[in-house]
Amino acid sequence: MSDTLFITGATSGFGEACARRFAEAGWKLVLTGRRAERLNALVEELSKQTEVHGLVVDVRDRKGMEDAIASLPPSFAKLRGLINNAGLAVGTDPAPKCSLDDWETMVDTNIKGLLTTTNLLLPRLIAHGRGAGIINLGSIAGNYPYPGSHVYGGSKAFVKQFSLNLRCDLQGTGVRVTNIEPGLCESEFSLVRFGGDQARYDATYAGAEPIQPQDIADTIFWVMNTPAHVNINRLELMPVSQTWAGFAIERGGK
Ligand code: NDP
Ligand code: 8X3
Repeated sequence: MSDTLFITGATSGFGEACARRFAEAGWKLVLTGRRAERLNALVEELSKQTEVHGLVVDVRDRKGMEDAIASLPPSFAKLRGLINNAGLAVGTDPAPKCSLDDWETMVDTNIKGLLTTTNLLLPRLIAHGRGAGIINLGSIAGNYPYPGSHVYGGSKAFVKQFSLNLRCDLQGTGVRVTNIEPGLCESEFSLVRFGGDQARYDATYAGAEPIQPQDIADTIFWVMNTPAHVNINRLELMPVSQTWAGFAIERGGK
């Protein structure tokens, strides 16, 4: 029987690339996202390769998530993998210029949405046991501070610590937990973050040879397929072109 994988946020970027990568290898898939048209098109396309079930649902909607997961056909009941991928950053303005609404959107999606999905699916992963795995999408923003990262980086630091703590509590179940921590990657993530500003998106990636969603999908596929006694705790990736800036020092300030 094929293994089943649940991916949140499969309508673009890493989630879509993972769906394609795992479908290619014959995994059964449960794919989620809010954009119904995109999700349905992907489900239809990948259904030619494997069994796929689409759930049009917002990870911030607890009742919607409960109902969607409860509606899964019995053949998708047992999960070998969960990729908690749905997430976003809103804006790059410094904290004093940000709206509380934007901050809450990031907390509700990146933290609360991930917690809802994890909590609802843990019993199914534990039922699978040895070899099962949860892969969370953290970020280098959860490891290093930079201007304009405030709540986004804070949310990803939460994801990192939650992933490590979850590992402790899953000891003895066979379920593995990994936090993937990418740096600069080319995806709609930046279009969302820049409010749809295509010129700023283009400038962000120009000449930088950023990581591509396919690179992340290949990495996640490898992590999920390491031997069942191996747990990759955290995995940080950057494009070769990206390193760290120095400390900022203001001189003659207030
Ligand atoms: P994309 O914007 O390409 O994809 C984000 C996905 O998340 C989409 O499928 C979107 O689907 C889904 N999503 C967003 N909000 C919700 C929601 N409320 N409910 C359900 N689905 C939602 O970005 P990436 O693929 O690049 O990002 C994926 C993850 O990786 C995110 O968690 C991001 O923080 C993280 N990451 C990204 C990096 C990058 O540079 N790109 C680097 C490090 C980490 P829809 O809109 O249809 O709901
Ligand atoms: C996204 C990577 O460097 O824009 O998580 O924060 S970065």
